[in-house]
Amino acid sequence: MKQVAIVMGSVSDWPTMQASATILNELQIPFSKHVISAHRMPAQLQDFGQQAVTRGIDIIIAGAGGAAHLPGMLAANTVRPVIGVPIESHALHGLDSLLSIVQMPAGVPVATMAIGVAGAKNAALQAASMLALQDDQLQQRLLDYRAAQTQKAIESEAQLD
Ligand code: RP5
Repeated sequence: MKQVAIVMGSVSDWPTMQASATILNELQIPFSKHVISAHRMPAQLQDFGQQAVTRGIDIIIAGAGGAAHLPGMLAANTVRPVIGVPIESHALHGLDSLLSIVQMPAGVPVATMAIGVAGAKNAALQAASMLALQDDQLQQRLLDYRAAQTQKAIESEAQLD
């Protein structure tokens, strides 16, 4: 079963969204990957959102750039949680993407992460936290991930020559 779906508006978003995939792999969370453009594939977007529950998708991570309608429109078509990742666009460095995704009017939420790779990483970690609510083994892997991160930060001080 694919617990998480990583959806992006364009294949050009993959270098960013790959960071989500890397962390999901590390935490042994099954996921699928999809390119669904909100403005180029509106019918496919609607189908994907409406079929998320029956396809066994628990959480959708949606990355998009520019006038980024993908996360909000997916959220409008499903009650599964949608985590939005604003892609760092060329023209406005992702501020356009961020505001498009984060400013959802009341009624349909999108949990919006930071712009770019940091957001893609955190989207996977956020999904892991949510899935860990009902998965003790995943919770332990998440705790181990945090512990390793802490240890790495502590050891980084040695680089200050
Ligand atoms: C959005 O437009 C995508 O999410 C991407 O970030 C941006 C540019 O897409 P391409 O023109 O590179 O396909 O839909």
